[in-house]
Amino acid sequence: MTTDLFATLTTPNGVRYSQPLGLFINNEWVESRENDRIVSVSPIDESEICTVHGAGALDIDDAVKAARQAFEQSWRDTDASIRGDLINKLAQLIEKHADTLAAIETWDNGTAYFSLRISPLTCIPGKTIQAARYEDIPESINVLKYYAGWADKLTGQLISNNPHKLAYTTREPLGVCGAIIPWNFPLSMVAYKVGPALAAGNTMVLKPAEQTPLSALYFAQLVKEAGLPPGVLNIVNGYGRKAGVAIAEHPDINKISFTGSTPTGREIMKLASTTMKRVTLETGGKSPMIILKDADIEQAVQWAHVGIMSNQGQVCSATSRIFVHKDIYDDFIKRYIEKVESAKVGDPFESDTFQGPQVTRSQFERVLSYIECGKQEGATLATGGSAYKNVNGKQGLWISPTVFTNVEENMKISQEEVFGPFVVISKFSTEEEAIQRANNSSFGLGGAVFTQDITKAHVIARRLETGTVWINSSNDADVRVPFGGHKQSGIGHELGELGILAYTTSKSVHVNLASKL
Ligand code: TXE
Repeated sequence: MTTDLFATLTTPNGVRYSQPLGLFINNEWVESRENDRIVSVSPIDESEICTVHGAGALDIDDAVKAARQAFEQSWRDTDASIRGDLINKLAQLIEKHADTLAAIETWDNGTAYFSLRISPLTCIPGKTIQAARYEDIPESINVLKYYAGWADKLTGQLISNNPHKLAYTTREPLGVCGAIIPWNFPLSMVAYKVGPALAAGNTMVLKPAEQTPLSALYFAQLVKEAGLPPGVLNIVNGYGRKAGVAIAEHPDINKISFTGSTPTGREIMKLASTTMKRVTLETGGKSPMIILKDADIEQAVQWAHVGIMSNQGQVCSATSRIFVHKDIYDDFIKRYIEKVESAKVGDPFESDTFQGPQVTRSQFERVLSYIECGKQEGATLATGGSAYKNVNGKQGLWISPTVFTNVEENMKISQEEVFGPFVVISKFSTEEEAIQRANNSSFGLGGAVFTQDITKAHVIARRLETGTVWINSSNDADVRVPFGGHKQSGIGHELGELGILAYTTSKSVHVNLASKL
């Protein structure tokens, strides 16, 4: 059944479900006032899945009005524990609908289906290397539960308490928050924004990426089922240049939280500056991994693989530049290539698939163009280097995992974010050289170091100009630990306590207890 607001769909692995297509405003599904439509295409075979509504400025304005009303009339003053309970309910509903959400995500985005379903329990200490990054649906649940717990734990400070004066601070929500998210982790990006914003008492207008709107729209119907009051969370799909811009410049939005490319982050900052909105930006990266000569090579090989090749290389903090000490370089390269070539590239619904297709044709072409660039720049193509043509006899948006070696610092492939299964490897002689080269980047998101020497590990961690450092691992995410970028990789943090403080402001109260001046 298809109406203009819902379609009954069956995913390639046989899950039949009702897909919302409209704009979710004030807990209702509505049509785009500007009659915009966006076709959602599966990267598996480039077939059309369905057509969803796209918001324009008028729709964004409706969503902001609903969010403002909800903020002022209910959510801001709802008991914090009740806010936490409602967010927990939302997390439970994701758990209940996990199979459907994972199937939608794989169909719309191309991420391996089975990797989306790994239990969060396997991701606590001792987690498998495969689970490090493959935990989208459980991660979304974790993030919501974590921030549900924070809702009633935000406190201020008592600063002065004497016979004449009392002074204290409180933590207050900012108001209506706008969120603009990318397509690489469609559902967990929703959770990253929604969890802390709502827990702190804000309301939100969230725009999914136009390339992957389906899981966020499915999630929206759970918002109503969980019992969140109308207007607290509005999810409106739309194009960046239209709906995204309308959010970034809307005068009644108090904060923007954005995850996406560095150029778009800059543009959003400019738009937000007119009304001095708070901004949290999580943008691009070209994260280095340094492998010292005393490293456990097998461990380094495993993490170096997961660190760049997982999620088709579409991870902002992917360790996409690897520096290996010259004494172990040849051994590392040999083992690494074997590892890369043994991972299955294929249909993301098959249980043994490690790497699915790139998310869109334009991303696929972007990665291929960097492959050509690497060849022209004179780096050595050690493996991969083309589209991957053998997935069930189809040539889709798959790319052979690509490794360039003997890469020079000044090459474009060393400096620019490729966002694909594409890694550059070079050798170094001294630790000082490795640190300098690792820091030779306009980005500063993540960095990894492999060594058995605990002192060296911490010294290098301290010197890397990045928001996160992994010692003997890569892309290990933990909801309790803040995540954010240095340099042009972003402003502010998500996750952890900093992640929720970013959705609050401090108010200072001075109380005169003296009877006279
Ligand atoms: O990103 P955009 P794109 C990087 C990665 C990728 C490149 C391009 O290198 O190859 O960016 O991807 C919305 N005002 N990352 O073009 O444009 C857009 O609708 C307001 C890294 O898809 O940043 C979408 O919702 N919003 C990254 C979101 O911004 C605008 C994840 C991201 O789109 C807008 C994704 C505008 N003017 C890409 N223009 C990461 N950090 O993880 C676009 N948008």
